[in-house]
Amino acid sequence: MRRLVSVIAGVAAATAAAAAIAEPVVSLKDPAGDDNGPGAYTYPTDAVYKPGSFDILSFDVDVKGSDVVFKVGVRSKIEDPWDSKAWQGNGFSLQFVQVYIDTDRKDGSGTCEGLPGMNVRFRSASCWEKVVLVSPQPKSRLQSEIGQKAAKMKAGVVIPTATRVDGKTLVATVKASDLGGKPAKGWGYAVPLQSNEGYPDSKEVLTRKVNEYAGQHRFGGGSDYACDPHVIDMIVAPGQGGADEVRMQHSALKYSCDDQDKPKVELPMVYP
Ligand SMILES: [Ca+2]
Ligand SMILES: [Ca+2]
Ligand SMILES: [Ca+2]
Repeated sequence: MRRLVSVIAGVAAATAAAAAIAEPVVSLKDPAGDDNGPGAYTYPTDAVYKPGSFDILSFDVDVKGSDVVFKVGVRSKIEDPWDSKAWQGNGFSLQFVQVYIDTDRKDGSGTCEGLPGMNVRFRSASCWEKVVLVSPQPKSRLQSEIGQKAAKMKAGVVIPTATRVDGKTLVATVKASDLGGKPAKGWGYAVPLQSNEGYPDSKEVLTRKVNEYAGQHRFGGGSDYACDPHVIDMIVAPGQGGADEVRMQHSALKYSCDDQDKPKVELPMVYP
């Protein structure tokens, strides 16, 4: 009996330990050097925008107990040039990732527009149910921006319980219940990387514009109108980091300015 009790105790301890161990659900790669959106985008000219700051190399989703952890790795060390602690931020300044998730893969189900300021849409077969904001901004700022500028999308917006930096990786922890459950097989992800803009346009959620010409705090190589996707890098299928994915990204982000203020680019989802 005593032996049985100790075996049961051992099993319980092992189960508890397993609950705390991260279980990888998604692990994708992105090629280096494609931090130029559709191909011609350039970084702002200010020295804080160091080469590689917006070049995604990896995207991982892990389940840890009742939490889901999103990790976005970039090519250069993530710095905090604007001292985010002074504005109750998360230890970095420049990057802003929006992780769009299609949880049902049903035609016409979900929100088919990106958040204001991204200038992107999604195909009707892969509209999103949730978007996780991986941002240096404090929760209160994210909530007020969404409330003012994207109120109709509010139910789908997920603000992490914690966002931090680990070297070259952004790490955002979300409650699985806020996603409607733990990530399941069949979920799709779109992971556009942008730049956090603390003084955004009155209609845009904390995004930095891409203009025709780069400025001190403006990306260049795009359009001054809202026809160009404000996406510097993203992951495309199959998410293995191959050179063909550079070409596929450029093609996916190719835009036309025939109708200057109506964004037409449809971001593809990756279904790992
Ligand atoms: Ca990349
Ligand atoms: Ca959907
Ligand atoms: Ca890419």
